[in-house]
Amino acid sequence: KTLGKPIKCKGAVCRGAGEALVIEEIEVATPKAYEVRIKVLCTSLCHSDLTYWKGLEGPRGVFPRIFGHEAVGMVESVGDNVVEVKEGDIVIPFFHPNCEECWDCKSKESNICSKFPFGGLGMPRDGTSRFTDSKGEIVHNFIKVSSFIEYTVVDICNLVKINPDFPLDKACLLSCGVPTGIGAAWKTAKVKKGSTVAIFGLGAIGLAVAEGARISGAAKIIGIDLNPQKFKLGSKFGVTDFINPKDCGNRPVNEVIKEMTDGGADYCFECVGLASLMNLAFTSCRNGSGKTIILGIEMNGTPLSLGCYELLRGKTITGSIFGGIKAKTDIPILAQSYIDKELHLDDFITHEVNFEDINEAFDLLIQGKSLRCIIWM
Ligand code: CXF
Ligand code: ZN
Repeated sequence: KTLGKPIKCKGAVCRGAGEALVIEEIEVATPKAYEVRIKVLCTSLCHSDLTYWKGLEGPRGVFPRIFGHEAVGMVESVGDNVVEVKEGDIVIPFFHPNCEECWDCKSKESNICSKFPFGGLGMPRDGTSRFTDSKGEIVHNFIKVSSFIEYTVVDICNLVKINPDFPLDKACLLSCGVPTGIGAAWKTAKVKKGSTVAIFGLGAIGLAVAEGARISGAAKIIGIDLNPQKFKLGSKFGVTDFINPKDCGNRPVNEVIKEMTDGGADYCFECVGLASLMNLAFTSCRNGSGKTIILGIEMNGTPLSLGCYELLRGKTITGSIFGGIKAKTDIPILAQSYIDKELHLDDFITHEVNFEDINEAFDLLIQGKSLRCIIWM
């Protein structure tokens, strides 16, 4: 009955930087060619929602807007030229496109789709939004997903179909943060069996790196965090050793790590977003072969400057977006790994709320109380 017509439904609209979301009636247009309209089943809050909610782009940010980019949904209808999914399919949307046709999508090495470069407002093909408010004004899209609404429209290059029996809350977790961390260990670093790993920052991303390193067979996984409670939490995700910089007295943390790893960690991951910590990670990895992977987005825009001798010592420093994950092929692999009881996802879910209470999910993440809060529609 909704097929071919706009849908009026409830959406959580953000009208200004840092303002509480307001549930409003939003009209969701029909999907255009290569687009899919999905009924969002559940969604969760990722730290990037917070970053943009604070008004990151330009002096005033981009508002009004519908945030949310971790979700799972059911296909309601499809636009022209969509053959990959049909009405009723269960799908995971993701912010990072995977067209599977461009040079990069076809290459084994890169996950940076060159047909739809990341960035820009609106839908990937025409840059417009599919949302209007009750006054007929445009409500902006957020990073190709916008899941804090009952129905959304997503490009086929930002969707993957999953097994309908897969638990929905766990499916939602496979949409952004968790694959980013796991992928950083699995795809970007290619963590080897028996190796040593140091993870700076044990939020959801850092813990997902630990989980990826654990599955890859790392022998020692050192978590570094200022919050002492993170050690117990980290141990659930494979963290074997913990350093609280506050407890190191005047000993530099990189010295402590070098001692614990007999010369430096094989892999260091920065999961906070501070240039100083990126440097600390780089100086904590092993001479000759150490790799440092930057996942954090520098929160003050500070550029990274490196000691050239560290590079001369044969270390590598790199970063990745979405953990180097190629969503269309890798998300189903992660889903299967969960089914096979290799990948642990359950402990990432610390809270659940109903859609009406979405602002509580914001409070929990801001206060550092949650890893992932599932928001049920
Ligand atoms: C981020 C990565 C950097 C740009 C915004 C989205 N990823 C997901 O949370
Ligand atoms: Zn995210």
